[in-house]
Amino acid sequence: MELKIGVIGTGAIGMDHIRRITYKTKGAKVVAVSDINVERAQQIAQEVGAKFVKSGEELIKLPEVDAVVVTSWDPTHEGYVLEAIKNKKYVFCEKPLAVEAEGCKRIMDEEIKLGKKLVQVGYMRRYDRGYEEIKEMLDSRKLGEVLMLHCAHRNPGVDESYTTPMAVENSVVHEIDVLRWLLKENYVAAQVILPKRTTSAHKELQDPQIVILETESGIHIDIEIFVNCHYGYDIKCEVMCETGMVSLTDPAFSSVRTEGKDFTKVSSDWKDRFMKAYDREIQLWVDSVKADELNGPNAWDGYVAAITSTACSKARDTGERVQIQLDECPALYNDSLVLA
Ligand code: NAI
Ligand code: ISE
Repeated sequence: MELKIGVIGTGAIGMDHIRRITYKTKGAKVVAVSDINVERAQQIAQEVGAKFVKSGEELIKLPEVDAVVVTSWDPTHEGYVLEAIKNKKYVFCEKPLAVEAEGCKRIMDEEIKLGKKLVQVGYMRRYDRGYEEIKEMLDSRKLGEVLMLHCAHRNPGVDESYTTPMAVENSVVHEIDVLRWLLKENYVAAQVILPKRTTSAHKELQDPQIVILETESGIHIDIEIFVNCHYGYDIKCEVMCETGMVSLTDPAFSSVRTEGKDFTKVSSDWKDRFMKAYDREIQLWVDSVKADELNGPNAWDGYVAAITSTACSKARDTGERVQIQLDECPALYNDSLVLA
């Protein structure tokens, strides 16, 4: 039987997920869409044969909607996720789960009351082949203990709506999730260094930034976040261990040599770079909902990402090393670090 999905938010990634579910995902279809931008939502509804619904709340309540995908702006996520839980519907929510950790806690409280996980957060890097291979290598312990990670998150450019805090809350939050998943360790402290600004950033934006995280066992992670790098979308992750190093390669499939030069394609944006990861993420989410047992990034993972982002923001604003203190993990989420 097909899983009938309602999607709230028909912007960039909302459209992508709607088309992915419609044209690529097996065993699911989009039956309803909603957005405050009515025209865009109506257009995509017509394209995929779904119903346009005026409000997200109304969409969640529809009896024909089995599960919900939330792809609206960050501050609206918490409300829609809480509404989905209230209606006992599975919900896939794009990152961040909530803007602040308190919002993630409110979501966990509702799941705990229900005694069941209904929420998955869109941390798709866990489904990227490169990160998966790094994880297999680290899990095998062939390279000894992990000592340091050097990472970079580069976007070609951003518009005026992208702010200094978003470098962590909207972008580095992906590293915060995937590196914790790779290492199976939580973070204990954060620092942020503000290097020389690029002249390409709009005047309110500090770009680039360098985030430094420390984990429970003392691993140091540096993450360069540079969202006006011009040349493409570039994600780097190099894990230095005691007897070797494992890193992401650039996922280009061919290169061209001509006129004494070697040209290799660099991804243009996140859609292109992580396309296969999004496809797998959504297919596995659909399968797990149908099996009535989620196994992807959950509300606890969303909470840890929020607490860590907040610590990074404080570190950036104060210039100090900020300690990261997590609440005790509720029993419902005890398996968080091993699943997915
Ligand atoms: P966008 O601005 O292109 O689209 C957001 C849409 O939400 C807009 O169409 C807007 O009208 C709609 N919207 C805003 N408030 C709403 C409300 N109350 N109810 C219904 N619709 C509402 O933004 P984009 O890039 O598509 O991002 C959407 C979300 O997805 C963000 O939370 C972002 O952090 C996340 N995202 C995740 C990515 C990933 O790699 N996992 C990549 C890009 C975005
Ligand atoms: C965007 O919102 C995403 O989630 C992308 O995956 C990320 O790489 C980009 O920096 C964000 O702005």
